[in-house]
Amino acid sequence: MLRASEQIDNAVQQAVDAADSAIESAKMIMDVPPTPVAPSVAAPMTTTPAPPKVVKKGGNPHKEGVFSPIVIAAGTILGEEQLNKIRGKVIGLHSDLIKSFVNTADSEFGKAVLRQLFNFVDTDKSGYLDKKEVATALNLLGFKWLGEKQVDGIFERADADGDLTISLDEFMIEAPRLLRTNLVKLAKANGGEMGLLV
Ligand SMILES: [Ca+2]
Repeated sequence: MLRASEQIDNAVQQAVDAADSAIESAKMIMDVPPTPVAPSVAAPMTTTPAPPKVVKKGGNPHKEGVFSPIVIAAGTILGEEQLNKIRGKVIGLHSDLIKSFVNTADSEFGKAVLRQLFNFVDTDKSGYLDKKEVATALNLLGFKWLGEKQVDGIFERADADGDLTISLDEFMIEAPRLLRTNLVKLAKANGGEMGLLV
């Protein structure tokens, strides 16, 4: 019988392994010609500093999405230290890698990850996201630069039919561009702290 702390350690290790495997999956996707994106949509990446090196681990059998660590974390009671360890792995993804991943949102893999993320954000399992669920998710993802006003704006833009909830269809349209912008920002903001996080 494992003690609670050991169970948490195991969960963290699984999440870290899943993140490693997600990095491998994302790299494989980068080999596929990306979906054409209008130039105006692409984020300017001219002055990107050298990203932290992603440490490879070989032979991981898991096939998980980039957000699996966050999903796993949500189902486990974690301390700040464990959460930072997981978050560190996620933000350790190279900025360009993240952008390439988000640009594959039209792929089956990208759609599966987005559906998984939607279900994670939909904490009351209503099938729709309310503003509180969206705000909580953005905070958990570490997008701390998004204030109440910005979250309101994101929600209103995503809520295309104006019924004050985000459906899966609305989410699939808004989430890729929101994630592209903010995950790259997160990677840049946290790149210098990687040594402390992992
Ligand atoms: Ca709606």
